Amino acid sequence: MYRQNAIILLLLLFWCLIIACKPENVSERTNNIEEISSMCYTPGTGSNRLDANALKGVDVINADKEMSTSTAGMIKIKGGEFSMGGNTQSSVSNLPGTQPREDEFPNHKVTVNSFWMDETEVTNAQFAKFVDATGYVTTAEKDILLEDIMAQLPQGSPEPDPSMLAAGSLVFVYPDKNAQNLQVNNWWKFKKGASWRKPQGEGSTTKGKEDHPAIHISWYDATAYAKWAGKRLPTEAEWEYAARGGTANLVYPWGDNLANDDDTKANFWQGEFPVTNDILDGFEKTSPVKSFAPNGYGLYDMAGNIWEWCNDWFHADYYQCLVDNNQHENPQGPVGSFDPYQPSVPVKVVRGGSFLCNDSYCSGYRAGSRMKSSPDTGLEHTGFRCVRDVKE
Ligand SMILES: [Ca+2]
Ligand SMILES: [Ca+2]
Repeated sequence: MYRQNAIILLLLLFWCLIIACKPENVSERTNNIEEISSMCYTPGTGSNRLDANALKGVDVINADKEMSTSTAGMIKIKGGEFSMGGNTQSSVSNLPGTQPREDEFPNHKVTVNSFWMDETEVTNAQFAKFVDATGYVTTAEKDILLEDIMAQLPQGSPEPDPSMLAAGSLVFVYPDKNAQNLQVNNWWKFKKGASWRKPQGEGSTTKGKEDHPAIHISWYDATAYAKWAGKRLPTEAEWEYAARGGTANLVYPWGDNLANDDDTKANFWQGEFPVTNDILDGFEKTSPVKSFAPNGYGLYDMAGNIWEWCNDWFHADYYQCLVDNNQHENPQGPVGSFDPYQPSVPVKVVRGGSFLCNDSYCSGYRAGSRMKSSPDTGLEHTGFRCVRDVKE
């Protein structure tokens, strides 16, 4: 239901925090903090903020027996304690993208249980197997009803262009480098027909990209796949613990060296974002999984390639809430979401950065970096991987 809303907001606000925007609606934020202060560690809540129709599409999915009993392609990660949150790169201060953002503080102790994690992002081949088995239709492949959209927008909002209600998704396009005021709507374009099957819109295909990550995946799509595979989406804490690969307090999964100093660490953006992509790492957009060295746990692409959905709602003040309430064991996410940059939109956590990130703009591949997106939003740089509990 929120996809159109999300599209509009994304055009205006997504990534906004990385450039210069100020958060809105401080009073709402304050009320929200009070509302959740005693509930920040309540698992399984917040479902009233999800779209009922989309959830029905997940509910009808049955777990595949073979997938559910297999740990092929997964890594067993031993649980433990770690410091979760932003790490400062003390040697570099002139690259804002390398510095932790406000929502990454306070850095705090967290323990997670042992879990299995997919060693790679879910690929097109894997997602195709799921779709073939279940007939699942992704969010991006469905048209949007105008009345549903208008019900979600503030009263008096103009109706969106009908072309934006057709099935499709947002695709990155290079903006005109001479354009005034380069903003996010200069490089995210709604492409009719774009979906995991047609990553760049009508006429495109995944042929030859079977080992690339599936993209244009909404949180609902990722959740449906996970259910079929007998898995689940990782919590934000599990994801960060896994991304750190056993290292402590380092900025990146590989250590503290800047990504820009070495183009072989991950698939990210070299050059001047968003106009000049030097492609020194060999990949303009997505790369085949396992194209870069794994981290200390043997996990691939935990930095870069595509953003990955987590199960948790995003709340800008969640870490503070955990600390205030002395909650640090296997956190399951806040009871509800709050993003001061788009306060009316429920948002889920995405992690790890993508082929569009670099140190000078958005180093989303920093281990502590947090990002968020509406659960019905798929984008050209968003996919997922799954985890499963370890049966002790
Ligand atoms: Ca690249
Ligand atoms: Ca990734």
